[in-house]
Amino acid sequence: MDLKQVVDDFKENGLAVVKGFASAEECEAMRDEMRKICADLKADEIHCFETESANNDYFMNSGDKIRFFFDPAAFDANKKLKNSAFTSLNKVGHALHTHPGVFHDLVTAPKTKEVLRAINLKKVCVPQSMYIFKQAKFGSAVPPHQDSTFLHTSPTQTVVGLWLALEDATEDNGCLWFIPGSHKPYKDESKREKLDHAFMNRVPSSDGSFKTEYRLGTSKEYYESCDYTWVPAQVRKGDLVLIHDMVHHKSLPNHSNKSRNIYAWHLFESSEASWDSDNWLQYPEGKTFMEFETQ
Ligand SMILES: O=C(O)CCC(=O)C(=O)O
Repeated sequence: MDLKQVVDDFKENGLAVVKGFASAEECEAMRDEMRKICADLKADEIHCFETESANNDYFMNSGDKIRFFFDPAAFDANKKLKNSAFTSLNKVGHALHTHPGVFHDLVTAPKTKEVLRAINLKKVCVPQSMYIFKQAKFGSAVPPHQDSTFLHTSPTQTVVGLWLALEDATEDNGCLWFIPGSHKPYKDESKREKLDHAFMNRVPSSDGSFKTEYRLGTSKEYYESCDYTWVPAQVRKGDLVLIHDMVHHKSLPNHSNKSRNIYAWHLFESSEASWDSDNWLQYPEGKTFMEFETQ
């Protein structure tokens, strides 16, 4: 793999694409595995993502489990699924990578470690992974965010997202969008004071390193304050997208006839940083995250 351009793009833009990272067969094996998981789904696992998402136990305790979050539009007036689970789900998370099989194998594969080494990660912990379906016709939007707002480490912020396209992702079926360079410190510091939304900001120190701090603002203020533009990250099936924890990204609804399945996982450099105790995702007492060296 020639990763020089990938490393340059990651540093400069906060998002980079490793083209052709997985074969079509590997992608199909993951989709097949998910079809099997869905086929075994019990009726009491069928929950609507919209009503189940915010701060509830099913979501908050899903860190070490495989749990199912459905798109609201998948239900009929009687709250029954209109179609199969595989064509109704919003996402499945957050511990697919800890179970033996294709998801685990990809997260720990030698080629994945090669990519991680290229961006200077030596020993990593993997707190979560998720399969996102972005269903044809009704796959919902993911609002603009920085992963660091939800997933953060101390004393430095070291989280990276890896996002594998299991199908082509285009502007039509809800590809990722991002603001190139938005992982760098704000350009207009005077607009940082408006309250109501926590963002993470990387602040340069005199020794050239960066420390992470929260800042408050409204997302509207933020997006108006920066002179960046949103850019679509259209990718092919098998491409791997690296997402810097500070880069602003989102995806739009899918109104097309084609689904946009992806598998994403987040990890952090565990030789230099620890998982913060106020992250939403905490493993139950006595359990730990998957951890491995990238060599
Ligand atoms: O796949 C998407 O639509 C959004 C994924 C995302 O925001 C992430 O993996 O951090």
